[in-house]
Amino acid sequence: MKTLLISTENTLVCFGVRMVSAILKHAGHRVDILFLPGEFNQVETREETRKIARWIGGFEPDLIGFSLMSSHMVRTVNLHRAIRETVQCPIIWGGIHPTLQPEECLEYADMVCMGEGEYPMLDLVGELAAGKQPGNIPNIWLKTGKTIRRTPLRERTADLDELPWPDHDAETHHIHFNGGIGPVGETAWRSFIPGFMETHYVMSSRGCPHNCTYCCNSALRKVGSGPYLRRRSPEHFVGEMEALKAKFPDLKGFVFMDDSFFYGDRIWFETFTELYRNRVNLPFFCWANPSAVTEPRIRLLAQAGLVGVHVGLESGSERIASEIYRRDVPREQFYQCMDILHRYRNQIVDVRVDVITDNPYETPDDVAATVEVLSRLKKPFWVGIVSLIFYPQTELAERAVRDGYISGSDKDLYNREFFHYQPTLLNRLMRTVPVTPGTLIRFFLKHRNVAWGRILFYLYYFGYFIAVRRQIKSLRRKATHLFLRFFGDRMDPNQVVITRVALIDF
Ligand code: B12
Ligand code: SF4
Repeated sequence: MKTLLISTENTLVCFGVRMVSAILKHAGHRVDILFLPGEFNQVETREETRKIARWIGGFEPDLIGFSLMSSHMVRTVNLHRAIRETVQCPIIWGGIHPTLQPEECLEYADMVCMGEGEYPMLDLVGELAAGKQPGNIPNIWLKTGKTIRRTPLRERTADLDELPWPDHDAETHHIHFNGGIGPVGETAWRSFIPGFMETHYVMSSRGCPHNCTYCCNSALRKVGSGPYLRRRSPEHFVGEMEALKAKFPDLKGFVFMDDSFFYGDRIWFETFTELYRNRVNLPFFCWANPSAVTEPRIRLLAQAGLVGVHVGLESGSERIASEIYRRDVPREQFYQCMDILHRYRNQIVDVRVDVITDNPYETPDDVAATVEVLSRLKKPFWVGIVSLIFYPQTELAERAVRDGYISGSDKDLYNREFFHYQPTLLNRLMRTVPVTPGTLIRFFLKHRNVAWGRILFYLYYFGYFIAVRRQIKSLRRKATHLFLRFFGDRMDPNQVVITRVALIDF
């Protein structure tokens, strides 16, 4: 029995398929993964689609499993249709989008997996391998003709330590890369690392202690029962990184993709940092909700190698933050978090503040409030600006349907790019904050509604920020890359990270 898992995600991080693959292999099943990285709005050409479908046909799988997020829907549908013409085996879809929109996905797939897929897939593969017709597997919804069989949802895996580490076994991994399908070699791996250097992505937890309305956590916590927020033991988590470090000797660091890495008790952090320092000792990055950032925790993590933190401000308008996003982080607490990070700026060199824009609930004054808050932060820091997308089933999406901002079946969702925000004056002003003195930002803010104020800003934006500064940055980047190519290996890994991070430009 051969199972082929397919990921349409744009990176090779793909925790979902790697976890499903790991548990199946652990139980002795044969599993391969095909990575089809691509921008979600660049559907494969007809020739590419045929080539991929032919390869899959030649592989002769007994079960195919697609993993997808909402933005991969269009590409997945295209590939699914082509594969259907060459392969007769059952096709299951899993991942965040099928979990949130199962009925829609069942218009194409034979089955969808709701929520966490390790045990449902183990049952499914077991039944198929035994020659049975799967019917009543919890979490696996089936389509027969026009009827959908909705099976009950099982409890989430309470103890994450019982799961194996994600599968990184390159021998059974394939990738569509440079016009062909082949093994995931060194060059392919490097080409798809999100970010800027050889990092591996890992997660110590599942779920989030917060419940922001625009985030899929607000929908996911309703799928299945049992505790939502769970964390692996420090031993299990560090063990995975130690094994990855041994397997990929060029590794320069780790990115902890936990929704909010900072939550949890002191003992977990003390044990983790000690083990990490002794057994891994590489720089790492993580995400944090500002309400969880405290000086003792930052000190501990900085000693263990923390070099980058992304914190969410999302909106500087208290009305939007609390009434629309349910992010009840008092502004003072946000400033405090940024102050703490600033005190560690020599070690934590990549501080990024994430902000959501293009929100129809926001007035220009709300956006101006965000710019104002950013203008008062001590530099250096970066701003990550994302355009609000109403992901299906989130509380905010449901509210936006009720309020008439979007229709119930918002197909536009599949073609919208998270990072492409609207080119308004306020968004552009926000972008310049990290390299512009706060007083100048507030000057532009104050005069943004008069013609001369706008002219002055655009002169600054296109003249200095885009033209002059970009040229200087590009020259600096080339010189630094050249330097690192020749001397990087002789440098302290921490210093390499710091040098590379300095090249990031949002
Ligand atoms: C880590 C992460 C990433 C990582 C890695 C993604 C990955 N797939 O591994 C990176 C940084 C690459 C990433 C990128 C993006 N992400 Co992201 N990401 C996450 C995060 C924080 C955790 C996901 C995760 O790995 N969880 C752990 C694993 C084990 O769970 P899982 O992936 O859900 O997989 C389980 C099940 O879904 C199921 N399953 C998964 N696949 C399959 C397949 C089969 C066959 C079966 C049976 C089961 C199955 O079993 C798995 C094991 O239990 C979530 C937040 C969240 N709370 O989920 C956001 C999240 C998934 N991301 C999101 C978004 C929007 C993005 C981006 C589109 C944003 C952007 N433009 O940059 C990009 C996509 C890039 C691209 N173009 O492909 C949204 C998705 C919303 C949606 N409805 O699609 C989320 C939910 C955050 C949010 N806004 O709420 N992301
Ligand atoms: S803190 Fe982040 S991950 Fe957690 S619910 Fe809010 S947006 Fe989602």
